[in-house]
Amino acid sequence: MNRLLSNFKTNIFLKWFLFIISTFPALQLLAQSSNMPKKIYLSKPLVSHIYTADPSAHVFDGKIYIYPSHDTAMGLPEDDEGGHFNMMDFHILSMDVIGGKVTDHGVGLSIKNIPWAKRQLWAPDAAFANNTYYLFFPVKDQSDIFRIGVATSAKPEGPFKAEPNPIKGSYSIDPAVFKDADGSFYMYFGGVWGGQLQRWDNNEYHANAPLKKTSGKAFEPRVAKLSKDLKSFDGTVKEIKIVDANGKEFDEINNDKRFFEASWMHKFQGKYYFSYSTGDTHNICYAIGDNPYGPFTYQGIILKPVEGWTSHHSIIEIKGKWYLFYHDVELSGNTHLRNVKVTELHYSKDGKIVTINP
Ligand code: FUB
Repeated sequence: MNRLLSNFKTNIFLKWFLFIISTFPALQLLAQSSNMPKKIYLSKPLVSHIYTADPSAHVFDGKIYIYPSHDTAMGLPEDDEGGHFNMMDFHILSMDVIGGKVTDHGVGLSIKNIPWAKRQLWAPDAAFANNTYYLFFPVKDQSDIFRIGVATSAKPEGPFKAEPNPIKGSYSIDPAVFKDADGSFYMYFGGVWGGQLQRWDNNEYHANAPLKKTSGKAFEPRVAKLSKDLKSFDGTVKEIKIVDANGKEFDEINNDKRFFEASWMHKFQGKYYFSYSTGDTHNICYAIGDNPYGPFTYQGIILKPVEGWTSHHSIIEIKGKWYLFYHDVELSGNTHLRNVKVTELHYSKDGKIVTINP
């Protein structure tokens, strides 16, 4: 009996001993995590009541308007074609000054009011002309092909009314509309993988083109001049060359510099600054040219990789200062639930943009 009791006590002791030992890694992890360096972000999210991404900012009537994508948790699996980005509407944001209160103007355009749209309302942009505000947006049509549409409103914050059909000859994603000094408007667009640019060659569609390229010349972004009413292309869509210092176009292998998606155009000291995301290497880079069609010579990185897979930006000048709008995933930690941010952008004396670490 005594032996039994002592065996029992030994067993209990052993079990406790093993249990305490087994908690060591957990205890160590706990201790480590409390000592772990906190993530430090350059800027804070502009809004936190909804998820927003791909911010295209503009100054209209002295006020800052931001046209972002509206991310929502749809529970869709992540894939290389961006199936997890299944956005349904746009909310337009505005603020009087950088750092001021941000107003969410509610739904400016919903997918259900775009007659030809099927799914995935991706990164938009906006413009003002003819006393009208224009919202440009990519969305998949009934055949699951990305096209670019346009909607109009009397007010910058909408609501916007979509045209019955996409812009004729448009394709792929991420429209960025730029107004030049002579009043002409140009649309820059394109994005590979989920953005389907790899399916377009010479403005012709090839449904079975492979999703990814591993060698050869990188895909080129596109530009088209817009008609006076900003509802169609004035002429054919052209390819844009981004070249290195020797005038050579980038190959796919140069994926830390080559174009992937997220075009933006701005002008500084008479030069055309074309900026874009390198996608799978997550840089926002820029290249400079002498006219809206390029070629553009690569200059460097504007924004180093943010937290989250995608990076998408816009650049504006207001009251003599320049700002970069961008997104990361500080609020959610999820690649498809992003939040827009803003930070000041600086040029060095030679017109180069000082690289920003987010
Ligand atoms: O928001 C969906 C897509 O993610 C955009 O069109 C890309 O630029 C990337 O940010």
